[in-house]
Amino acid sequence: MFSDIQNNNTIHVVFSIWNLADSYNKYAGTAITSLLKNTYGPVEIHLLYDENYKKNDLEYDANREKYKILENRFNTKITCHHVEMPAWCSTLPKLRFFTLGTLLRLMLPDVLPEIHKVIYLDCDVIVRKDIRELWDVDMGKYCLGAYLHENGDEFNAGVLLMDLAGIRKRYEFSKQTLAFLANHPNTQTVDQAALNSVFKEDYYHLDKKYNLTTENHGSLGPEDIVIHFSWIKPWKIYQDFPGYYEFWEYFSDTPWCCDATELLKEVSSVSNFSSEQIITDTRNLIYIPLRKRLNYFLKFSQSFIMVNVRELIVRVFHK
Ligand SMILES: [Mn+2]
Repeated sequence: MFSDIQNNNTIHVVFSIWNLADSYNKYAGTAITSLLKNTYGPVEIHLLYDENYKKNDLEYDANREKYKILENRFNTKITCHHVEMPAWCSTLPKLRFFTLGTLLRLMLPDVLPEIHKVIYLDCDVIVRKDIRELWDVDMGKYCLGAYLHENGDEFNAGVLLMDLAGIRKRYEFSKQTLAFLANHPNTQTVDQAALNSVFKEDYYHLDKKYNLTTENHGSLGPEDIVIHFSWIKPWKIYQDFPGYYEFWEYFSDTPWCCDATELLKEVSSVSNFSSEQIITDTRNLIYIPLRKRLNYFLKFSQSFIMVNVRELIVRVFHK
């Protein structure tokens, strides 16, 4: 019997989350918020966790509550999938730099057996325009779409358009990619190398506007849809790049940022801030494009100290 679980109008987007230090949920939350704010058709979000991230964890529950806020706000569905990886995967040497979470995408055709097509996104992205434009890309004969930088020798695996039905027919996706990793445990880019080795030239070349990686950040324009912080993470290092500000603006609009104190705490953990400078620099750097609104915010918050700060942020950003 043909399963009609995939309504053709619904865009399915997948993120994989490695949350050992309780950090990636908030970045995934930022990416999801940006995506849902800018996309107008129906979207369903799938979160891949490794199997050890237990459902009865307090932290899991706290994050789940925040995803529920997003579900209600954007009238969408956010489903968690706990993915079982072979035990040997966690011993791959490069996973000291990457995490097991990076491998979860390799299990996608099996984790979502009834879904025909997905967009896979890393958590270190923001989506600035309707993601349907990527969803509707006609890949012709190909069943995978990815971006290859002109100087690169591997396509980037952080944004993938995946015709899962086609992949299931033509590849033994998980088996082949995991076999590559078993045979090349020291490969630098782990899952990305595995995907490149399996697909070789058999993929559709996506335009860079769907995956504006760090090496292209200088060329950010209004047409760019997905900014990918592929190397320099905005939560680690300050960058003189408009996308950096956009990231924190979206973060401030997530349920992970309930008040201005949390925003300050997050921003001040960026490594090239010195401790004395934190407050001044945060105000100066984060809000350069938003200074007017920040001043308004400060004035407003001083006179209404007892008012819920979250409410203030919402009012300021949506003015
Ligand atoms: Mn990435």
